[in-house]
Amino acid sequence: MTFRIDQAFIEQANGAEASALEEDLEALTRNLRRRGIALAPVLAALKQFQVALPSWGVGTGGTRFARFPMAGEPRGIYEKLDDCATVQQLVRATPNISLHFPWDKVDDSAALKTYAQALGLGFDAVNSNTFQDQAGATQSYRFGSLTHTDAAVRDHAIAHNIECIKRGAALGSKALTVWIGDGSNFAGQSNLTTSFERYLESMTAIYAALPADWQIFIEHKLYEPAFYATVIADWGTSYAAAAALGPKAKCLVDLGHHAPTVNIEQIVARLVHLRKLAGFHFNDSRYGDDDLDSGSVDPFRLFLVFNELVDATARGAAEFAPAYMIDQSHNVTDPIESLLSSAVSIQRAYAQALLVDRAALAEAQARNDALGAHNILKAAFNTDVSPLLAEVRRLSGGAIAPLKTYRASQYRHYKASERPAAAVAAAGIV
Ligand code: PSV
Ligand code: MN
Repeated sequence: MTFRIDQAFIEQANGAEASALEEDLEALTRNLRRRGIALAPVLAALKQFQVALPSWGVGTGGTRFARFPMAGEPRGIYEKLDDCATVQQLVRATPNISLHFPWDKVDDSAALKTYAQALGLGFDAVNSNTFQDQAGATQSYRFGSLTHTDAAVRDHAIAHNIECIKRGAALGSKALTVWIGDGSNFAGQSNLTTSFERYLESMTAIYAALPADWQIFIEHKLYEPAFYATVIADWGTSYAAAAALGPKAKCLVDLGHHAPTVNIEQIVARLVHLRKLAGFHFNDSRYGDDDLDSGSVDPFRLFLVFNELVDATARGAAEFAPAYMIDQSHNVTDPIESLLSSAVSIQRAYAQALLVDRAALAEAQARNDALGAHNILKAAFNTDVSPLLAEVRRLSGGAIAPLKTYRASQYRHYKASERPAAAVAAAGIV
């Protein structure tokens, strides 16, 4: 028997939190009313909000130094879905899963889809992996994949991406995210121009295999594993590739994939303007691609990203339907706890952005009232929207206090006995 948190357990836990929530919600409602903000549209928008979970995020991640597995970790995609379903059960904003092939490869896609559906889960964008060699592979990605100098390696990587599309289509996904680690570690190692040209050629072959209703998301990353030059290093390169490929190609923004001081919200604004924003891989970082929990380092930056997204929605920006996904590596926490709190942090940034008085902001901007405009943003950011988020969860059957309820359920304790630990502690990101 697989342990699952009983819905009655959540209701019972909610019972103990209900009166405090009612009080806090009343106070927040009064506060918002004074500021001329109606609660109902904010609640309605929040109820619609969804962010996809990464299948690789429910396992303990790792660094290039080590991986420290925890008891009760999922041992395959079915158990990963069980854990994702638990996150969804508690937060009710994460019904879709982003798979990563070949890590999540199964023989029977129909059975996996049925299993997911029974858990109330669906599938978001699928991810290809040409940054690792798989056991028994006939070609090596040591010196690149889609941009490799050898056409045989490029073909191998193209074939893998096309296989990902097929696997994704069988599961009901509608997009392929392509991140490649290709690049060079030494000046002179690669030709900076021809490597990009080879990328475009390879991506054109993958693009041609997209079903009519599919999109391809190009994910850029400044560095790592290539430390001198990465082929798809920045949003400009990503945009150039998306523009060259065609309307189904868009640019995916992973929050950790930029130079430390880059203004990410401005990149978001540019991609919205160019009609090429695919969506996000949410995480947080202090130094580089840290893959830390969303909102744990710089929640203001996350809010500013959402401010651009809400602004784009309010303006009715064309071809604007970003996909929201989490991409984190949980090294020192229970991954489920990290995903619960990350999903809530992302919702929080969205809720705060919904509270921005956009008419007043436009007016302050027109008057060149720099501090006045800034304070309008800050007023929204400084609002504690926790009761709103809790209420949305409660209304959809989730937990008022997800983390507390999760811990009280002893889910991980049960999984530790259901899922005997794997024998080897491997290094590296999973
Ligand atoms: C690369 O750092 C990345 O952000 C890409 O999205 C990968 O697919 C993911 O991490 C998982 O390793
Ligand atoms: Mn990513």
